[in-house]
Amino acid sequence: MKVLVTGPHLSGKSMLIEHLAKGNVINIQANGTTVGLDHGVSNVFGIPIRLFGTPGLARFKVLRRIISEGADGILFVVDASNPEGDAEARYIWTEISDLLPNVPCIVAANKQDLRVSRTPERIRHDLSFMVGVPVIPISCKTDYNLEKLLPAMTMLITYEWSPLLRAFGIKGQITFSDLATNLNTNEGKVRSYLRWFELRKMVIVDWDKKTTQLAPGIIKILTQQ
Ligand SMILES: Nc1nc2c(ncn2[C@@H]2O[C@H](COP(=O)(O)OP(=O)(O)OP(=O)(O)O)[C@@H](O)[C@H]2O)c(=O)[nH]1
Ligand SMILES: [Mg+2]
Repeated sequence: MKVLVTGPHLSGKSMLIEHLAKGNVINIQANGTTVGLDHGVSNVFGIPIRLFGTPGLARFKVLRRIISEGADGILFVVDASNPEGDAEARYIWTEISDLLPNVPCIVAANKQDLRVSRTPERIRHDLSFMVGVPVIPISCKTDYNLEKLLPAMTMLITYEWSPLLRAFGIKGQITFSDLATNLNTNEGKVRSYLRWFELRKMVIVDWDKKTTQLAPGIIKILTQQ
């Protein structure tokens, strides 16, 4: 799965990716500011999560557009200690929600270690334009709640696809033709779904035997519901 990490300038996007990917990251920065991208890989329930961080400076819009392409989820990082960044957050949110409409999103209200940090309730109020988006308070400095972010994101993404994924069944392998029957479609369409899910490591496919099954992590999420 590809998760976009975006949000206003200096909210902590690069530091978040660095912590989530346990330091195994590539970043393109100049004087501590991202001018290219951040990239790192994490893992949730055995599913690789490819994290792509954008620059936060308004003028790098073109990079945000390129980096956001094909993202399955959005982690929107804001600096909870800095209400003055909210106007910038609004600008970036307008841009990203236009690029990635209806993609599951979580707000990471960062810098909770600072005394002046706003609570999630306050952030929900101040960023009311992000209506309905869940807010998780975090600190990249103390690692507070960081372990919750990607499991929550993976669950949101999986739930988004659950009508399709449930057609696989959770009991083991299913043939392409049975899957086509369950989805009331043809095998050609099933193959295109499978390529999409396989790329994201959400399903395991045996292309010779024409059978498939859900990845164990996906079964875990679907049966938790
Ligand atoms: N106190 C505190 N400082 C933080 C936290 N997370 C990040 N910072 C600091 O905030 C500053 C910006 O962090 P970055 O990770 O570079 O922020 P960014 O969002 O990637 O910035 P741009 O790429 O320039 O948009 C740095 O000085 C970090 O040390 C946090 O949780 N608490
Ligand atoms: Mg950065």
